[in-house]
Amino acid sequence: MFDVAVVTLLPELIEPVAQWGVVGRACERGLIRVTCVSPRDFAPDPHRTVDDRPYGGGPGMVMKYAPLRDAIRAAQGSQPPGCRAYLLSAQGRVLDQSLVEELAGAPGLLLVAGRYEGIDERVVTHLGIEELAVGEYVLSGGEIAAALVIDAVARLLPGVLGHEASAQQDSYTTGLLDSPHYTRPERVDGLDVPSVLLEGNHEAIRRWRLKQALGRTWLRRPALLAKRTLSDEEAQLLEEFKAESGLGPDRHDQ
Ligand code: 9D3
Repeated sequence: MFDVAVVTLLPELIEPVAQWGVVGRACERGLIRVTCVSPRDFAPDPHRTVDDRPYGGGPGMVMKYAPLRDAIRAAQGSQPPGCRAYLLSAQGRVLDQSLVEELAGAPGLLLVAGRYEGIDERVVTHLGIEELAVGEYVLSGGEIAAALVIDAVARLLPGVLGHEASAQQDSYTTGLLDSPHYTRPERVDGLDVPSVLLEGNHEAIRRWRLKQALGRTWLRRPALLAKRTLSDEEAQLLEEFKAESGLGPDRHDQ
């Protein structure tokens, strides 16, 4: 059982992730557990205050240290030993698939999602928590980011995906983008499925898919290709793709 604890003021944003789809099924089958702990339950005053004005002035409110500390300790108390803790934060290391794989190798995970303008820095400096970002854009809080981490990690856990091969075969594992998919009907709105997929020659299909994956990666994510060494077959298929496309890669990701 992989144990995820989320410290959050908005458990309603996390809970549906544990109820639906791949993660929902994994929860039902006892492969993963997602528990939310609210800092509000650890605020001692009658108003259950969890935020306060920033020292030094400035806009917005800051999440107070003590309710977060107590919520984090309570969450850690019901987790297996050796679980790492992460604060979802725009200032953190940006998540990628290799980090997702590392997280999925642990017995569980503690995620702290912040709201307001920020959280008291002493949570990071004194509670053994690392900061983790999910991309280069600005969110309004950490919950959607925490849900994203849970989704990405859950699908790598043993038994979670029905089709074990899918987790191994996807883009960021092979270092290539996926090839196109088609399903019935063969023709719709005058649009045909590529004939190679209908002809049942499995070797031809394998080479077509590999060529499409290489071509799309070259066009859309050339930096991914640069990180990867191509086999002789792959190099030849990519040359064919380039010759047929008459296009060049765009460089949005460089
Ligand atoms: C506009 C507010 N910013 C002032 C310069 C600071 C700020 C506060 C709170 C920016 C973002 C947030 C909320 N974001 C997250 O909690 C967050 C996040 C993100 O914004 N981007 C990428 N990854 C993450 S993980 C958590």
